[in-house]
Amino acid sequence: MKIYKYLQNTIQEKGAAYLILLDPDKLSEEKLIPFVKHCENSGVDGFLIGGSLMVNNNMDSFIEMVKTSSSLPAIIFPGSVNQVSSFADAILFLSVVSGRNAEHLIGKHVLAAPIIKKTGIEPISTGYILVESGSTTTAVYMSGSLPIPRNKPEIAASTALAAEYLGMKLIYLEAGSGADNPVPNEMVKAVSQLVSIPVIVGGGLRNPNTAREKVENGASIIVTGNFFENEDNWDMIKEFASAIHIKQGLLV
Ligand code: 1GP
Repeated sequence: MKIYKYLQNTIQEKGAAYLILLDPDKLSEEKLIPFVKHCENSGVDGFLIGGSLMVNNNMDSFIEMVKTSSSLPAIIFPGSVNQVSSFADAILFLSVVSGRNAEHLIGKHVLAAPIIKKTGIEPISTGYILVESGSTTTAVYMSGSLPIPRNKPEIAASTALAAEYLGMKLIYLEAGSGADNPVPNEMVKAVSQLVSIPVIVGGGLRNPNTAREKVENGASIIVTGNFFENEDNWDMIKEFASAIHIKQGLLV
């Protein structure tokens, strides 16, 4: 099954999908396999793999290891063109629509498109919206663009709608990895009410209740990364999964 379809089905069935971001720079090879297995057993629906800045370029071997340890989809979340890998199932073909930096709107895409074609992996066109979240995040800095002010939900909503009209399949509301504050509920709500494509929310989510609030306000996919870099938090993956899978909770 195509990954976009898989995500749509998961959202339909569980109310929302839960993806965990794996950053090859931050997760050692010894921890990767037990972590990935633990995620799968805890109800996670898939992995995003990548990062805004990657120092070790070991995408191929890292993704291969993820795929051999789990049956969940591995979706590249690229910070640069050299993060494309044929070992993945799909790639978020991100365009930073909150910014006005042509390189991140279309420039890098021209370089990446023929490489993606060659690998045969599924590109999923995604309107990537950076949201102001406190101190400057790596994603904002690396994109060379201004994030949307967090108290301006109407700008985020209009941006998301424009992305949908341009044919994008997903909207990603991004506070940035390790953000001081997650994307505000009002913004998640304004965006989700206006667009008809799934809305991903990520960045700075550190507890299941906050994740749940994002889903209650219309988020279809939740991403966490940073929080599980500390092994002591691994036990909470299950709690995140059940908070996010809002429909499954209703069935119990
Ligand atoms: C970052 O949205 C993701 O791109 C996840 O953010 O690492 O803060 O969970 P965190």
